[in-house]
Amino acid sequence: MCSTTYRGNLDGTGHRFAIVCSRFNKPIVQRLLDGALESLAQHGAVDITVAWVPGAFEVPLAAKRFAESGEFEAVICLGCVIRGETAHFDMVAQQSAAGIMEASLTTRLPIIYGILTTENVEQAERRSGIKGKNLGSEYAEAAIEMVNLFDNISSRQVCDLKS
Ligand code: INI
Repeated sequence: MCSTTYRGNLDGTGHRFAIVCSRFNKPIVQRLLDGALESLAQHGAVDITVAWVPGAFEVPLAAKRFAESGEFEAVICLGCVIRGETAHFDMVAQQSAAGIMEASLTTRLPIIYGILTTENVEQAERRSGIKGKNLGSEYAEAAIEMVNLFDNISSRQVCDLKS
């Protein structure tokens, strides 16, 4: 029997990332972006490109554009959809998530889903670090991990090999 395990570490040195930010609920998204940029820098990633789009609905298309450009190894999508603010919360939230997944699968690039979907502003504030942990940093780490995982799979750098 042969078992192979691949993992991605959190070394962002030399890797290229794009971040797509939704302007809707900008104060929240700006905080997610700040958290993501800080985390990327802490992990050694300095080559970062940022684009702003009107809302979460527009995020997938911009993410796909970045992914197809061949210039980036991962794309991080940041946004915030708050149920209390819209009757079409479910539509915007679902289509944004589905679009991001579609973009990731069709381009085969890690596209990280960092769109907060919350019941109210307080929840969004907590998740963007105003009262709790800034999830932007976790989304950045997810991107770095996936890039390194893919590199390791490509170069067949196995963490554990049992035979
Ligand atoms: N976009 C968001 O990113 N968050 C929201 O909470 C939101 N609300 O409440 O409607 C929102 N709507 C705009 C949408 O993403 C598009 O920009 C718009 O429909 C134009 O296509």
